[in-house]
Amino acid sequence: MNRPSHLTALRAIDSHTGGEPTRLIIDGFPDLGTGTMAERKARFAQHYDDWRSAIILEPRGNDVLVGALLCQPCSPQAIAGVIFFNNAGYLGMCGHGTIGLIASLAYLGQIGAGKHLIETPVGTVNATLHTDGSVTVENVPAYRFRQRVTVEVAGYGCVVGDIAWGGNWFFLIADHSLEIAHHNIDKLTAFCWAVRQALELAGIHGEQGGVIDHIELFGPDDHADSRNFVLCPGKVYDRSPCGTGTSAKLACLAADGKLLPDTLWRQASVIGSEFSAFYQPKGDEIIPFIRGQAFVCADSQLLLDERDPFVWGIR
Ligand code: PYC
Repeated sequence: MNRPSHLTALRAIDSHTGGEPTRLIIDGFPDLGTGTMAERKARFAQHYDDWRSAIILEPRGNDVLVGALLCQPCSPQAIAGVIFFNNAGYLGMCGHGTIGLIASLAYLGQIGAGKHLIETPVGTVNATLHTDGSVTVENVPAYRFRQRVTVEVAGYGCVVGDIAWGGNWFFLIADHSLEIAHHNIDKLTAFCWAVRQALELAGIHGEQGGVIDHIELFGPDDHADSRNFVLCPGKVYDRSPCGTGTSAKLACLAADGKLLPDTLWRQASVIGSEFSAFYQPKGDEIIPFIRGQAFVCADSQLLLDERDPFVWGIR
């Protein structure tokens, strides 16, 4: 097809994992050069951030979307490299997004059942595509950094939570009075956002000053071991149980001696989707294994029209 010169096309494969969308960009993105995914992520953020907003934000996207840029990996053993991004910036790892990536590569006929190495900005992960279409992600090592941290939250008082790494930084709160339910999203969002701001204000960070940009609440569930609500950095909640959030949860359960290695943990999301998970110990850390399923829901071309005043998204 002869495309007019004022149009630039990106090929996007959209999927959702437990309701949480991933938009995988497989073609048309500017060359980020060579180097690790962390180096290429830095280049993306410095030089091409308007491409992030064009892909994710309205009118082409929406705040809930998580973007995944497919990259040539550094290692010949890896099947792909990936950089995750969202409405607010960039992610280290993304569990639901990795499951979506594997489902999308399978849809494209690029991989079959079996184990596949994926490079991310925070390390290499293994993803196993099962014959039933589900995917197990062997995540980067997770650990609890600090236990029972108290923060004064405007309008709510003292809130206590754990800080843990699961590929992103999380503040995990079990003691709260909110119902983790779909009808309660507004209150859950307001509370988590206030906690996030309070952590910033109090200078409470992850290791080496890592910004705690994911807030995770827990409550009971009728079927699973736990139900969570995860507020992502751009003030939208994860429709899935959050792969990196479930990894952080496993790290805390392991640290508390509440879950033995290789024991299944079923984590439900606020909309009722589920991941099953377990961990294996690795020194002071754990290796989380997260299993879920993604469905491809669109195979499309995003068109960037240089004449469009909103070509880079509504920012
Ligand atoms: O599944 O890890 C995850 C994730 C992070 C942000 C949204 N989903």
